[in-house]
Amino acid sequence: MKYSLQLNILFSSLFALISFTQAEEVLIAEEFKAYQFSSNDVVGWNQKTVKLCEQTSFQDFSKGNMFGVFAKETPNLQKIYQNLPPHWSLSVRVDVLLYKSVDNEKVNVVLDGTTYKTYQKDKYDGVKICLGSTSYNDQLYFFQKNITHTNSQLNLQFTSNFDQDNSDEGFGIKNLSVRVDTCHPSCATCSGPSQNQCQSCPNKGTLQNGACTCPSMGIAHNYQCLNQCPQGFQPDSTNSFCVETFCNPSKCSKCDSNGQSCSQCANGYYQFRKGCVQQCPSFAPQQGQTCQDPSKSTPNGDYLLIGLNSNNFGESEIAALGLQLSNFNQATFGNCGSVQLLGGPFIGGKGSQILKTFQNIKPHFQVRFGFQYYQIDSWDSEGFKVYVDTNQIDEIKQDQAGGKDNLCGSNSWKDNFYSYSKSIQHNSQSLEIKLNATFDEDYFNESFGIRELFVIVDYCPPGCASCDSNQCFKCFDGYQKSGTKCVNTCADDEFSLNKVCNKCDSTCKSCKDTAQFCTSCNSGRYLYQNQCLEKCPDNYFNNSLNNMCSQCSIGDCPLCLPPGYSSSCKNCSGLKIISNKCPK
Ligand SMILES: *[C@@H]1O[C@H](CO)[C@@H](O)[C@H](O)[C@H]1NC(C)=O
Ligand SMILES: *[C@@H]1O[C@H](CO)[C@@H](O)[C@H](O)[C@H]1NC(C)=O
Ligand SMILES: *[C@@H]1O[C@H](CO)[C@@H](O)[C@H](O)[C@H]1NC(C)=O
Ligand SMILES: *[C@@H]1O[C@H](CO)[C@@H](O)[C@H](O)[C@H]1NC(C)=O
Ligand SMILES: *[C@@H]1O[C@H](CO)[C@@H](O)[C@H](O)[C@H]1NC(C)=O
Ligand SMILES: *[C@@H]1O[C@H](CO)[C@@H](O)[C@H](O)[C@H]1NC(C)=O
Ligand SMILES: [Ca+2]
Ligand SMILES: [Ca+2]
Repeated sequence: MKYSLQLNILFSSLFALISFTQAEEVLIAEEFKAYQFSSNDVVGWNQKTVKLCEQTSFQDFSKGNMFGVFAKETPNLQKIYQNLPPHWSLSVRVDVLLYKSVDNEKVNVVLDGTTYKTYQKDKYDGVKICLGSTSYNDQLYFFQKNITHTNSQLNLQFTSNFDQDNSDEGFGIKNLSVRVDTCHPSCATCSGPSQNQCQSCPNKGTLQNGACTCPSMGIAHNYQCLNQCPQGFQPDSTNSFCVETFCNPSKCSKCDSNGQSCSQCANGYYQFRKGCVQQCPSFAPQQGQTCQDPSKSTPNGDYLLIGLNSNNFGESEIAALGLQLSNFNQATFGNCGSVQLLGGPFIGGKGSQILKTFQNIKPHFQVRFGFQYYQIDSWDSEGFKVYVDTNQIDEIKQDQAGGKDNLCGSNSWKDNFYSYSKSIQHNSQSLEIKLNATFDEDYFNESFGIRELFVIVDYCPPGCASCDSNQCFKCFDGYQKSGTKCVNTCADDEFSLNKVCNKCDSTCKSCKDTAQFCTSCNSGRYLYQNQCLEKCPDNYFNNSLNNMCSQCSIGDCPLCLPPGYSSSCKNCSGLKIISNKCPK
């Protein structure tokens, strides 16, 4: 089995978290997701039965396949997933269909011997999803369970107690995925994602206070001790494990010398933020080999949150984004056609709410956020209300005319997807963004999903404590306000008063405390008693070396030239000059 490793989460606040922990959500397996598949696609299970559904009402099952039907003959369906990478948490997400004349028999979902869910229905419960024409119904359930798990194998079982064979009743499964949250790459086993949560160490490493150290000269990478980091990785600041750089040659053809960013991506990759991605997010449209990053359209814009961009994010990424979800139907994520959604068909719907709160946001004047949302099935002038800091700022609505293709859910209604983004003036330290669904029918009639979520904050310029898009109103301590900006020190021709830089009088080159108190002069002016004069007073000469009035150096001489001139003293108040000096 090949693990598809990927960094699902790219964002500033969480990027810090991820690069600190170096642990990530890894998709272990994804099965029975195709609309059609055969027994040959069933790998590692103790059964191979595949059913072609007869009904045509639901896109996923309409003449599509499911793994099943399993009944009396197969009381124990199971697969053992082996060689899981070191991890501390595991999640299983699967759609379970109770088929036809199930009459209170039970289907249990069992992980490593523990039953986490039991499904049960009456033969008339549900709707016609897969079964052939009959007076009975099918019921679809969405299993999602997240457990603490460290073992390198998982035994996934579906046990049942049917008394008829699979032409009459039973269950089938679709859209199965297994994910783990991996350990820090320096551990062999762990209790959590951090570097100091190791429970055992890889080859010859030593464990101390939860952290593993490789033998001298060794460095940890991918749960092993190596002599050096492989290409595309470099030692972390403590020289104990390898971190991915932005210089992986398969993705980046030109990176900066310390690997902190890529300036030219390899073919098939597009520059986004500091690295290279295979596909630009929809809010950052591709242009040439770069994604047009909206955070860069303003001088101090940056992501506060960015996620749900991949096609296999799971519960771990949703949790890491800090999204609080309520009233989702059984699970929190699903698929619509080829994309992964938070919510999804039959899962996000009536009463669902998505809430995200942020605290301690640095001074800013604007917040921009957005996502893609999927209209699934019978929306009739419905969608969701968008709240910012408890104020409703928008209502997103679509109706059935907006449906374009049948992407997922029910075949009776066409579906569609849209980009939503909003820019709001905002400056408080905390921010709450909330989406409240406005549907009036249940999850099976109308549902929604979102993906590609971002929140960009337009921060005040450095040193500025309060601003709008044009100017700074107040600077932090240690900073002075200069025009529209905050600076450490005022410009040469400014003086600081009450932390504001003011222009000096135009005659001064620099000044202090007041505009008129010059401390140096521009050329053509000469400093005398903190004024910049055009002409120096008696007994001083225009010193153009430093633009100051310098004292005549020879005797009492009201009008002199700079010392060194052949006749320095030019006028002795009417008295006769003797040897370039004025008589005493
Ligand atoms: C399980 O849930 C916890 C808490 O929400 C989360 O931190 C973790 O990432 C989840 N694990 C998986 C594999 O989804
Ligand atoms: C199952 O996966 C298919 C293909 O990705 C998708 O169209 C369908 O909507 C999924 N079902 C659910 C309930 O997510
Ligand atoms: C939004 O939805 C939540 C959960 O359904 C509900 O408790 C809350 O009252 C709703 N908020 C508004 C403003 O409608
Ligand atoms: C769901 O749609 C069906 C078919 O249009 C309709 O009969 C039923 O009343 C709807 N359910 C709800 C809860 O509105
Ligand atoms: C000083 O400069 C002013 C203006 O250029 C000039 O009028 C004056 O004569 C100069 N004085 C001396 C002593 O050179
Ligand atoms: C020298 O000083 C006298 C009196 O102060 C003045 O009348 C005269 O014009 C001055 N001469 C020159 C060349 O500046
Ligand atoms: Ca549909
Ligand atoms: Ca409706």
